[in-house]
Amino acid sequence: MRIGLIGLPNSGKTTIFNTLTKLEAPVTAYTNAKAEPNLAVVEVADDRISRLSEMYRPKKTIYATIEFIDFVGVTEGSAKDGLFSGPGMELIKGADALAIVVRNFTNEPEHLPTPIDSMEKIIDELLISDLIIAENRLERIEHAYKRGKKTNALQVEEKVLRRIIDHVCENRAISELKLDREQEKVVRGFQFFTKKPLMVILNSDEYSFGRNNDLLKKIEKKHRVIEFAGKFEMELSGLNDPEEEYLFMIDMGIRESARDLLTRMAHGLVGYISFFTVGSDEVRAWNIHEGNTALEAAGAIHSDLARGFIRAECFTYDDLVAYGSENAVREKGRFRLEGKNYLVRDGNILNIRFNV
Ligand SMILES: Nc1nc2c(ncn2[C@@H]2O[C@H](COP(=O)(O)OP(=O)(O)OP(=O)(O)O)[C@@H](O)[C@H]2O)c(=O)[nH]1
Ligand SMILES: [Mg+2]
Repeated sequence: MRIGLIGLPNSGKTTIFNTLTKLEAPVTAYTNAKAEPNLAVVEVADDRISRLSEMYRPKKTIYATIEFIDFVGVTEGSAKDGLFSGPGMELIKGADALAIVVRNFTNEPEHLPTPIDSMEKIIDELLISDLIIAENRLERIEHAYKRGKKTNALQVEEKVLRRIIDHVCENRAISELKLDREQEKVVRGFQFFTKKPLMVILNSDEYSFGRNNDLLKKIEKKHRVIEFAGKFEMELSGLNDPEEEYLFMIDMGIRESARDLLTRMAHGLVGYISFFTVGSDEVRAWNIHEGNTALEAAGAIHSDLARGFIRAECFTYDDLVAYGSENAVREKGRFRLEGKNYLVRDGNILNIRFNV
């Protein structure tokens, strides 16, 4: 899973990126459009994997991962100016979800933060960028028609693009549009920004952190939101002493690390669930989409497993913990064999039987 951080210049994107990844990307007061994007892959903290690892004592323990991208700030006019088409933005376009970083701190008293306004500015830019993409494509389709290429596929595309354009012109995200399967397929290729699940990170200073309930409620009416004390949490994650970090967190009223909180929210938002594979060689977490079948889960591990799929042996993490061992799970009749259409649930432990 990949999450793109996006926000106005100096909203604290890189600060948040550093907090999430424990890296030390330079935090700057200037935006440079030629800058390289910051990219990092981090492990998803999952207590269940730690527990499974204690039980199976495998040679390798592999957590699911999540990738974060941090790029330059977006401002009013960025979409029109073509800032949305560089290689850094391409990475963000390929993200599974977007996190809009909104400044709720000030380093100069005369520049009070305007979080709602900033958030709306960013969303407007995303809408404009999508609109430009849709209009450009529509123009090309019309050219093709003129050259006598009025294929069925193009007509399907034209229809959906017109709907998208009308919808976006009403300031509404493409994700709100109800599309059928064929249209979904057409739309997926464009990687529209407002088609992606979106969450808001309110980046508050340490003085107001925890006391922004009214503001959070306002944002929550439209978007999923979490509050971080970006700079404070970045400094904490730089301590490299989990115990000290924990004490500071408690002191500040932070109940969960920024990374855990964001990961959990992103999983929910994107509709990801985790299943596990266990054994003496490896204990591992895998991410798939909610509603994926056993066959798709097999394919997530390796295409051979999907190709030669026979059955999935399946039990749950909760049963394993409740009964204490795989054998006990069997004795209780909670060990199942499932076919390829079985809908995998979060916390399933699977062993795919296959034959190629
Ligand atoms: N007081 C305070 N300052 C912060 C916070 N987060 C970031 N800053 C400061 O704001 C400035 C910009 O932070 P960055 O993280 O570089 O912001 P950015 O959004 O990545 O900026 P660009 O990449 O230039 O668009 C730096 O001086 C940070 O120290 C915060 O939570 N509180
Ligand atoms: Mg930055």
